[in-house]
Amino acid sequence: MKIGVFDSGIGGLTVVKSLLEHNLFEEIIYFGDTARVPYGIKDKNTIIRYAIEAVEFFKNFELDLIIVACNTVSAYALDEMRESASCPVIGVVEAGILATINSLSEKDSNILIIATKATINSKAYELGLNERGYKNLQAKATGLFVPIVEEEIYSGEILDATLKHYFKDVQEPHAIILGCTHFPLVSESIKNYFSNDCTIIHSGDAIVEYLQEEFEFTYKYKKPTLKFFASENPDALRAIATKWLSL
Ligand code: DGN
Repeated sequence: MKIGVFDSGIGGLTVVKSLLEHNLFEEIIYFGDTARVPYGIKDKNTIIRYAIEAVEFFKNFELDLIIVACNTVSAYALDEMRESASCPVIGVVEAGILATINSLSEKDSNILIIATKATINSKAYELGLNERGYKNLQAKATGLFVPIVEEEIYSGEILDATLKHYFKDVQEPHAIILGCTHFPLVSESIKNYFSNDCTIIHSGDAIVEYLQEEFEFTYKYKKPTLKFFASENPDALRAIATKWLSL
């Protein structure tokens, strides 16, 4: 099976990492729209237009599936991508909601959703969880974690100050949805900020769980072939992928 993975930039590599741990695919084509990142502060129409352009790019490859490894795009543009693609398109928000439900038995658990401004404004996670009876939600736009991760800052003063800035008024959660694919790189610091041993929902692990529930995998590939493309400076993206994915 040959799949495409799309993100606004490098964050979707955290999803590729989870995919590689499970060897579900034969070939993974990654596209990061590095020339136009961040999407998280853009409006709905712009996000949809960029997402459709990504589908056009993937048409060069005869894919079996497109995974949208960007919560912002998953929150706004999945329907439009599905209309223009000739293969199934799945997104991390749908998967994240299911993973949250699978890991929390108590419906009154306090769930903290953190994501970009656009994802939070879409209310995609809140609506999906509300529909399934989970109402004790806190949602917070924490977009500064994106440039922090892009700067490869994974600990230290800047991160600590940002955690405090965002979380000082937040109630102790039972679970935290990392609603942005950049955030897993600072997930330990996010989790450790709180005294509860909270459950962390990670878009990459969620999509693997979703794939295993929704699709039938009869074969595991030993080592999938990986190809990385970017709308700007693909060498920089490949260098980060080599480092983050230990290639
Ligand atoms: N990685 C993207 C997401 O999951 O929403 C956000 C990065 C960005 O474009 N700001």
